[in-house]
Amino acid sequence: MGKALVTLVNPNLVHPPITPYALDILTTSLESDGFDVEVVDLTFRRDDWWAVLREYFAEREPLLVGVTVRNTDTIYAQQQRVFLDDHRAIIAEIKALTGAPVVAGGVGFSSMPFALLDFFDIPFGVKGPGENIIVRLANALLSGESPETVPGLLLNRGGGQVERMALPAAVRRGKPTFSPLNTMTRYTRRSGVALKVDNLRYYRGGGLGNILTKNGCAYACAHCVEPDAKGTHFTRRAVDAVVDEMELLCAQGVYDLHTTDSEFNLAIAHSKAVLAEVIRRRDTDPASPLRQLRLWIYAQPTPFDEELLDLLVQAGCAGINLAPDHVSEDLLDDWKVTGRGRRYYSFEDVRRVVGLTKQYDLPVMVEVLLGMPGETLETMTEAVRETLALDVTVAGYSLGIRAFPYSPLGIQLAQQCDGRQTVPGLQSDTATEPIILKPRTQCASVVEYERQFVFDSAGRFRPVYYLSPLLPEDPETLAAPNGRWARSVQLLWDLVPESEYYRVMLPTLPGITEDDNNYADNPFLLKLIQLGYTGAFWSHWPQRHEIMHGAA
Ligand code: B12
Ligand code: SF4
Repeated sequence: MGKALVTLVNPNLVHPPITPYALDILTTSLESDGFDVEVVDLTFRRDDWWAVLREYFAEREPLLVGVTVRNTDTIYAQQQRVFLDDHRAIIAEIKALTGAPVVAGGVGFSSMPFALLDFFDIPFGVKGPGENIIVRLANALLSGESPETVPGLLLNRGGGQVERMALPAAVRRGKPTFSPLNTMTRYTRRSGVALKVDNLRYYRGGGLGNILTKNGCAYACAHCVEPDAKGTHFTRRAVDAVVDEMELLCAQGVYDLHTTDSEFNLAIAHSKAVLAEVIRRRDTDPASPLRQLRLWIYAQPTPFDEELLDLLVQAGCAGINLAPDHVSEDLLDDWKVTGRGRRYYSFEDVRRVVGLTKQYDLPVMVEVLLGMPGETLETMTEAVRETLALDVTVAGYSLGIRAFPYSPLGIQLAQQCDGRQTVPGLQSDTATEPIILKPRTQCASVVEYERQFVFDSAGRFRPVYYLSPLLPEDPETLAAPNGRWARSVQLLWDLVPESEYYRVMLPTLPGITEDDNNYADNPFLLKLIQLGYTGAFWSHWPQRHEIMHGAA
């Protein structure tokens, strides 16, 4: 019997299922502080989740309930599905079933935490890493101390007022003070244990496990929520802890691991140290479960050298998802930058990295994000031409970007609107009036500032997207707040020769194709899993027609 029970709930109803890694991390910290922890996972019971909650809470009265919110919505301009209603319904059911206070966290939650605390109508939230804050909160509740003593905790004061408790400086008088992150411990990963995250079940049901080597991102790409939501510097985990965890997962039969760092190769010395340790264990122990490892990484075009590639191959890397985002230097200048605003790669670097991977025959996917400010038919054409010329397994193109309250683009759009006018390119499929954003200074509260990126003034979901108005759309489309950039989607398809379709992922509109590159409830993915395929889904993309029609 531990000090008290903390219940962690996974409300993610999207399939294929993705292991709620965060809940293993929170469990590890809470258990090591002496709490009992139970995980109520609704992902595999998405058709009767309420029954699961009723059954569970009929027998338990926890001290605290934690809910992880991984995704707010699909962030996919051609299928703007919002998940927040489901999450609120689940949280409402929990509140009806237990008197325990609810705390929410997660990367999706952290992209608009003040607004979501208010929307979910719960007392507590955490923006960013939550493992140490939840332990502090649980202890405060247990001892009757005020939650206001918990550093970094978000407190809902009611009436749309949310406050964040101060986080002390990381170091005071040379001594480390409170850190929200646990970087030294091997997170406990389990399979087949009741009321814990079941890593093997997720692997069987989703084809991937996951591993974190470091948290946060020190870069500042215009479209990206991650530095704000995860942390603006790299916090490296202890190498042994990371590799122990990979070994543990492989020993449980979870062989394909996807990195969950924002980008694996940034802080490259640390990435190399992790890989070198995997290789050392593989080489010295013939029975090492790491010999079965297949590692899938997210990477930026630089820093990326031959040594990294060599280590990746030796460690069992199975594929690289590379994000050049575009080829036009002019577009990239204001977009793909470090925290100090400097560009860090050119398209030449992308060609070089792809060239290097050819020596090892390592599968590579390149991702291109079209529709950012300044995009025209010419830049789109150039981007497609240049990226198709790369000898990669898959080239993926998306069109349009979700604007978030704290992504540099979101902040800029709010400033340009200035609460007075809409900005050409602002779009939402559910908008019924022009989208006019207010900068933070014009909003009465942080809640109000964040809300406008996902709700309209009547409180209906209206996630805000941006698509370049310089693309050749009809004036009516550009003028309508819910205009669909359908012409650009079609033009994009036309730019790709049919002979290349097999290895290209393109945005889709109903009726264009049976191919869909959205991960959420994607029919091809669901079929892959049914057939027992594992690994990153893009690696099977070129064979999708054979697989779908039973020939592969
Ligand atoms: C890797 C990844 C993927 C991989 C996952 C592979 C795998 N097997 O894990 C793939 C490609 C499959 C994927 C798919 C999708 N993804 Co994704 N993904 C990521 C990425 C890079 C890592 C996620 C992760 O596991 N992080 C590591 C964990 C440990 O961190 P964490 O969850 O944030 O948890 C910490 C804190 O948030 C906090 N915390 C978390 N929960 C809780 C709960 C409580 C109570 C508390 C107190 C604290 C707390 O503490 C934790 C420990 O420090 C993130 C971006 C990022 N850097 O996190 C995007 C990200 C989460 N994905 C995103 C999206 C949108 C998706 C898709 C919906 C895309 C789509 N349309 O198909 C799908 C979702 C599919 C699904 N079933 O859920 C968005 C979410 C944005 C948003 N606001 O909603 C992100 C942020 C990317 C982005 N830049 O926009 N993804
Ligand atoms: S490198 Fe850029 S795109 Fe990648 S996580 Fe960091 S800020 Fe986001």
